[in-house]
Amino acid sequence: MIVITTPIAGQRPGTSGLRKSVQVFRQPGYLENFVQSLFDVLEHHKGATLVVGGDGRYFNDQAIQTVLRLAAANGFGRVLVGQGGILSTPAASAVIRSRKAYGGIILSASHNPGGPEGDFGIKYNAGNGGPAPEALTEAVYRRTQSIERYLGVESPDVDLGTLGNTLVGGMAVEVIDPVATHADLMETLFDFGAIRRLLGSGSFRMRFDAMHAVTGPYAHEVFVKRLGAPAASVVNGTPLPDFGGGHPDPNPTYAAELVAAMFAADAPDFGAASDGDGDRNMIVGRRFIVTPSDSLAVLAANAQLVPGYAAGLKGVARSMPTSAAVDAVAAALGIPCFETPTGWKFFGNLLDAGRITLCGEESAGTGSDHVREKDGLWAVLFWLNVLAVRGESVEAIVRDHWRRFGRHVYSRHDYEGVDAAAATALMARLREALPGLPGQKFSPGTVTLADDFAYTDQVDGSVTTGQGLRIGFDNGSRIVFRLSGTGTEGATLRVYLERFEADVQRHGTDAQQALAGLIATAEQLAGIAATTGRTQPTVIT
Ligand code: VG1
Ligand code: CO
Repeated sequence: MIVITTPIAGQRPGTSGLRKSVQVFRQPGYLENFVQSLFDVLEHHKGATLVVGGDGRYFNDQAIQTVLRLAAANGFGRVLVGQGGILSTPAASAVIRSRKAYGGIILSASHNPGGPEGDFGIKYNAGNGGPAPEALTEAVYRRTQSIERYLGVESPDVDLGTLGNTLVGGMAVEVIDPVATHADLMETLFDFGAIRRLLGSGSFRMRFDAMHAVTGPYAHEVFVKRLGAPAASVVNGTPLPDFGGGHPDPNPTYAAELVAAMFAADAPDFGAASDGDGDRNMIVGRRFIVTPSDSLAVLAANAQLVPGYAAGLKGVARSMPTSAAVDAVAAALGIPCFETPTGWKFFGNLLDAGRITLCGEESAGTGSDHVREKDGLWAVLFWLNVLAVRGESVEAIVRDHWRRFGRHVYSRHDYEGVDAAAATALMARLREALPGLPGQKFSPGTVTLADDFAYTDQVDGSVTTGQGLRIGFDNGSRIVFRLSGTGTEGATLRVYLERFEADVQRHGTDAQQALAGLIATAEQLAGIAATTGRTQPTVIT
């Protein structure tokens, strides 16, 4: 039966989909607005297969039942849904690709906290397994403003706990194993034999912190079941609707438990964590945190050691605020390096066109052409494979990397939950000042570049503007100012700081000290304290 009800007006999606508080999402008709608008905009989806799953957070199960009823009424032929409503973002991408689905809906607010007081989110991935391109998300947003009805069927809730097939209003629903497709794909890329020997050697210990988010089942399957690591190697491995009250963002602030374990006297050799929806990764050696930008560069430089990449890399890409560490590796390898706006959707076209093999972001996202999303488990396995082959510590590998390529000292300062009007005013003032900056001298050097980053897609020619204010100095140092597109409260100002050190012997490892001049210059240029009332960032990564 078709239900016709008036949905409430939609809102503009951000960096990766629509993210709002649970309260907003629970308003009658809110979720339906987004989903129906999406289905209205899609073409030729009658009879097609849709993949649906989420990160297990509060409201995930209810939202999935709503999506199923709308999908049935809108003519989809089949929905593949992860058991328990679970599918990590990279696993959803892998399933879309392997089952040649039309697309997928992922219910996640990624690293944002969950629970009744937390956040919820929804994003659409296309048939290539990657985030919807901007043209599509814009069309969906426009549709949410004019939509007057949504379609649904009356049907009891599907039992998401049991694998198998059922029907919702005549549409086939298949509850699938959320882990198997992705784990099988990992086995095709990495030397599981070598990693198994490393983990079973008795002299190597790892600790993977799933932060009570979606990666727990994936980590148990891959590290424990398939690679033989002791079960205790996976901690916080049960997905909880409120992530155990934590903030599933794998960085030194929110993954403090992992960092403490890795800096303890009996620290394991290798530590890692992932975020709410399993697409981010944090890599920690014994008493040594790897900066995500460095991690991308190290993986690129060591890719020939890994079976899936032994044939060489076609090219690499990084988001604009990510450090140029990977650029140095690309130059040495003689392969192209692309600089894209923040957000995985911009890598999709380059991956589809075969222009790049690896890509990543400073926010702890790393991935390759095996799926069209960043992939936390994949990055951890890549590191384990490199560690197994090289037989050195994480710290030794990174220090060796710095000796070969120089060090791109890097940090991001986040000012979370600042007044939105103040943050917009700060950016507007800075944007106006940009044309006057080139040639001016500051303590980090003379400004050689000052612009608002715009990107022309190398494949389809589409142009994206307003992607962050970049100020570059003559010695390779750089400051970037950008407003987050994933927060749900006020605004988050991100300040990205980078300084190149060719001679790593000259400087200690403390990034904040090495960046002190840039930090002071950022304050001088932007007047962060005066505008936002904040004298310290909320999070430093
Ligand atoms: C943040 C990160 C960005 C990432 C995005 C989605 O966006 O900075 O690099 O792609 O989150 O990641 P923003 O607009 O808040 O800076 V995920 O793992 O939260 O979906
Ligand atoms: Co995420």
